[in-house]
Amino acid sequence: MNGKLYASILNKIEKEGALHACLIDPDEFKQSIENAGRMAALADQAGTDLFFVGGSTAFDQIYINKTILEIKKNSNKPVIIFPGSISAVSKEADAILFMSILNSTNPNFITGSQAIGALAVKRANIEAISTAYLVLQPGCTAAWISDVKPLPRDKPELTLAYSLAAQYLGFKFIYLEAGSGSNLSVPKEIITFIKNNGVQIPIIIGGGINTPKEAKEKISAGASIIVQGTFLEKNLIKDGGKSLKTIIEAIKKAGKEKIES
Ligand code: 1GP
Repeated sequence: MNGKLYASILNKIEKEGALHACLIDPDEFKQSIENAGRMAALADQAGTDLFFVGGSTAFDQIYINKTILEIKKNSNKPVIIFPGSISAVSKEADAILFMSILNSTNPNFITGSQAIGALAVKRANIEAISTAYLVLQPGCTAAWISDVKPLPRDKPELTLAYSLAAQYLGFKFIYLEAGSGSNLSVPKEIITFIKNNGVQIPIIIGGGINTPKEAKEKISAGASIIVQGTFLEKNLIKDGGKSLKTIIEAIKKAGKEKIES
């Protein structure tokens, strides 16, 4: 298995301190293919580093393939599957976040789907980046669909326990998820706490990030990648990428400060 894309992401994190990922949901009820392409072009111009493609309710493989191809027509940035289920695996992507939802209460989301999904990834011949996905309160649709016990926002030691377990199990990323469209994002205090207590693998943060200030705070606290989906669905086409550019500038500035400190 080649880990080329993961290595290049690590390299970019090392050089720039922080990255931005644009999440595009290939759900035909939410997102037309044309819109996905338009969003990709605008996010690319605004300076995003990566595209994540997926969502809790995106199940149609043909639609997912078409969405990825449309993104690739509009940008040369890497496209990584953010799987909502086994059917999200696509040979058109550059890689997949091969996720285990460690705080799910249902073994199907921890190892079951992964076993079946592994066969699909092998056939698709794409890079698998092993990722521990941890859902924090409120968790929204992701929590509901994946039977998680959302990690409490006021008990950082519980997120630390799962994050250290992820590290010792050999995961390459930890993805802390507050839930797509959440009105609360992952608290910066939790990120600082887990970084100060031995978590060294790169941390991805997603769910409810809407402002440059919030994005910057997560990076300064120790996150490496900020993911935005809902904010982009609402604003990207409307303002031509202006507000995203401001957010990415804040992320890059915080990343630079982190490297220099
Ligand atoms: C969802 O973390 C992502 O899984 C992004 O969340 O849609 O709230 O930006 P938002």
